Amino acid sequence: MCNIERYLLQTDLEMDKIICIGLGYIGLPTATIAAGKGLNVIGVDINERVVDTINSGNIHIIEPGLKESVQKAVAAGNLRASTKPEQGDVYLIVVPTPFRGNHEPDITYVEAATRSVLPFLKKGSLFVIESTSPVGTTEKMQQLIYAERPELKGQIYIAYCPERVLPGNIIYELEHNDRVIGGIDDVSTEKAMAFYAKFVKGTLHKTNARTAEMCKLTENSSRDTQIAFANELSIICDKAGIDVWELIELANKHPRVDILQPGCGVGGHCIAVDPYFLTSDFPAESQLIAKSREVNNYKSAWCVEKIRNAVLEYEMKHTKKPIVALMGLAFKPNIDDLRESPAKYIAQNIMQFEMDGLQIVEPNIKAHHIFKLTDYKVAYEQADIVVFLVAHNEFKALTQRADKVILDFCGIFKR
Ligand code: SAJ
Repeated sequence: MCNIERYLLQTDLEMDKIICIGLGYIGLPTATIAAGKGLNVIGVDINERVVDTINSGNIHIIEPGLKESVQKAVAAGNLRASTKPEQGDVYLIVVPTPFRGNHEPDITYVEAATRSVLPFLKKGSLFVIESTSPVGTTEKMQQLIYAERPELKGQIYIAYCPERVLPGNIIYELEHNDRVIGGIDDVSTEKAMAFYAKFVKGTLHKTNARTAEMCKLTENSSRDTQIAFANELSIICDKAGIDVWELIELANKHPRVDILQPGCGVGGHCIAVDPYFLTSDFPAESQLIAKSREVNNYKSAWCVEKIRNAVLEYEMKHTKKPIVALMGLAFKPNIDDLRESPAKYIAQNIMQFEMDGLQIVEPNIKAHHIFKLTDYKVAYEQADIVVFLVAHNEFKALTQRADKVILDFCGIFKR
């Protein structure tokens, strides 16, 4: 079929029934927002408990505003969850892409999701991958679809469109952030643009599938590299006897310098993961990206070393063991998410030294199956050594105490 014929096909067809495969942190909010705009959305998840929870108007993840949107969409009949896909006009693949032990990306969930919708694809269907994916994944899925359903060659639209939302602000950002949309050909891009225009208010930017895949990896790798620079500075400053927070603030007065903040490492399921999608596929070319991952991982090991040394110094000086408070477990401030958290990694390492007086604090979590949690005010009061791992707002309200050894890895008391 020539391009003009395909374009006619594109404008003729409806895009009102959406099959969203994956109802996690991105899939569920996306399904809900599309349903909120009047589209008929079937959310699909392999987890029966998740499906039942959503169908009863509840949610299985923590995200401000999500529960209300789900309740409304389910009550209006625009959102239904199911363990099985069915026929629709648009298929969205929003499943995880973790990495294996050797930091190689694992696209088996994307493959399984693609296979699950294969029987339902028909002439004019739009198939979009949103999952963060290695460059070339959309083309791989195109080949998979055509190998299994050769009659669909040139008859369906295939595109890649990554999300770039910040956990905690997903509902707003999904609707208002700009999106990058890349099809396997121009008509696929146009078709996907027309679809996202139904519920995204941000500007939609056209490209091809490979560039869109690379764009997502670039955004998070760029941030990882910038944080690595700040973390490296913090280690240099520690040795040089310079306050890194003051230094960065002063350097940032330069009109073209904008250094990020050091911390106890980089965590979360995105920035600490996505750069490996590039280093794994382009090992010789991605030197700086690989080094940045190394620096950010090393920063956590360096913090463990600093805590150990502070404990030994205390023991020598006071001839008794100190009470140590580790303040924060989450991967970033003011959330309860511990995925890939450097603070959690540090706490687990320190626990191995079997310190009697170890107190672990995470004000955003009530109880944890590994860590026995202590109230942050109690721990701060009782501890001889206080280690700030995460810049939670609660900690910033504490008064600095001269009678305690304070290891401030995240700038709680920065001036
Ligand atoms: N961090 C620092 N110093 C800083 C900023 C962050 O050490 O100056 C650390 C945080 O403490 C945390 C990690 O980096 O451990 C990541 O936190 P983040 O807030 O930078 O990012 P995420 O992982 O919550 O969300 C990112 C966002 N990407 C970018 O900002 C480029 C978000 O827009 C993406 O949608 C998300 O990844 C994703 O899903 O990919």
